[in-house]
Amino acid sequence: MKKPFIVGITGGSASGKTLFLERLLSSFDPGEICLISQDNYYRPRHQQPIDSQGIHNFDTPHSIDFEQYAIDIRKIQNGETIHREEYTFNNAAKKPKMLTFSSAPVVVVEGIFVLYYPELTDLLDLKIFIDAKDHIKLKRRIIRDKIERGYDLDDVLYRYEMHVMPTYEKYIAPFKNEADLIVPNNSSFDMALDVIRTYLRVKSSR
Ligand code: UZR
Ligand code: MG
Repeated sequence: MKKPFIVGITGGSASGKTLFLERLLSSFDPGEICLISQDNYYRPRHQQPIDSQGIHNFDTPHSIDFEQYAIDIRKIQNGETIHREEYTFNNAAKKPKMLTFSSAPVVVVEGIFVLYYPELTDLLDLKIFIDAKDHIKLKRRIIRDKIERGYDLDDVLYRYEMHVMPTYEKYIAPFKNEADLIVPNNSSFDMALDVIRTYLRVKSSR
């Protein structure tokens, strides 16, 4: 088997990474592409830094067990299968599933810090940055956090201003210029998705 081709996708919170990947993955068979999201590597809540107001800050690079993330990506790169418990965000009622990731010719690594850690960046063959205007990300985040992650509006606005934006400016935006491709996603990413899909189709044929 050829060595998997590893694609890293980053961008600010609610820039559209997950939606982009859902669309991308839907046009491949599961054996052709594998997605390992940084979301499943959040450290346990009690290990998350606490800010001056006593609120957990999930938006520092320390929030992520990047050592294990890099180990698992390397295993996948070597053709191994890995198991990892799903991360359920604020949803204590949800029983986490055990996720299985099997190696594939194309491996996608997604999350806000994948270009930040050299341990991760060094593994990437293609780096993509999904970019959206701040007010558009905030709008998406309010809707998403209420529906999917169970936060109320005050909580979303506080975190956005105090954690999400400072992190974006410090740990995410500076790496935009290190990406191979920047995909603007203020209204639609369809054309860029089509181009990337066509390229990865070639990479996914063994
Ligand atoms: P994306 N996050 C949560 O909301 N809850 C958690 O338990 C862990 C993480 C958020 C995190 C970050 N910050 O902004 C976002 N907060 O998930 C990253 N607050 O995910 O790239 O899909 O938006
Ligand atoms: Mg996401």
